[in-house]
Amino acid sequence: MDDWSAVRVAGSLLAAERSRTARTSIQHEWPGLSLDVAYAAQDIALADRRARGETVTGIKLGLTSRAKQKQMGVDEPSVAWLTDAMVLPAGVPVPRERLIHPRAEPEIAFVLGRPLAGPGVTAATALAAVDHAMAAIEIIDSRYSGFKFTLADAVADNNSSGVYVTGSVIRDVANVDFGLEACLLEIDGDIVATATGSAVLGHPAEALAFAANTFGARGITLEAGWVVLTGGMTDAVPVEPGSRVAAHFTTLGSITIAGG
Ligand code: 0L1
Ligand code: MG
Repeated sequence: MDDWSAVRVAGSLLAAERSRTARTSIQHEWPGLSLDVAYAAQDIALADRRARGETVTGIKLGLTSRAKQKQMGVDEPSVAWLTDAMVLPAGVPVPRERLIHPRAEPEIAFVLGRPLAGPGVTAATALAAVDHAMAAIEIIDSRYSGFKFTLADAVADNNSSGVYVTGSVIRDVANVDFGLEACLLEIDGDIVATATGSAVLGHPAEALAFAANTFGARGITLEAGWVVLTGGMTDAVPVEPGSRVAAHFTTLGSITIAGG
């Protein structure tokens, strides 16, 4: 029990990812897994991904809906890294051979036009740093059996990162009310969930401000060109083989992904 460390946490979760073998909660096995240790493990795993040639494409937020926070017994969201290996080009099916138990969630994505660093970032100043917005579907995948984890477990696991696809419609932020931007999530033509951007911390720009301030507290600046996945607008839905997941947005267009 005492020989756990941030390095071992990162190694265990990367090994689970590579072998597509889910494990049980690390925090239940090692109560020393605090949020600080979890973020350290996240950064160690990122260094490993970089050493394997991956580059950072942006960041993502998790646990941005009040319902999900309540379910997890937490009162704030979490942040994690995105790399180019997580980009799913449009039209490519979900790479099931790389994933354990993929789930899809529709998101509003921002692309930064200039660097953004906390502290003190507000939704308004965050939005002023955004170059454009796009629709996105994130395919999350947890390295924990049955998606059963604590907040620190999830943070150490890079917020259940899997792959993500962005839409082809590009919107100037001045022209969209992101709090009112609506989304219909469909599986095989059936609507399974609906939401607006207000499900994401009241407004997706609040999520971006939270991310800038959280990374800023760790001395990290969000860079121009980075994609920011602001958080699931609906619950994540399982992606079954042979299925088709579609997200239709009010002004950000539609994305359809084959389940693989
Ligand atoms: O992107 C996300 O919302 C994932 C958050 C991490 C926890 C989960 O798997 O729900
Ligand atoms: Mg997400």
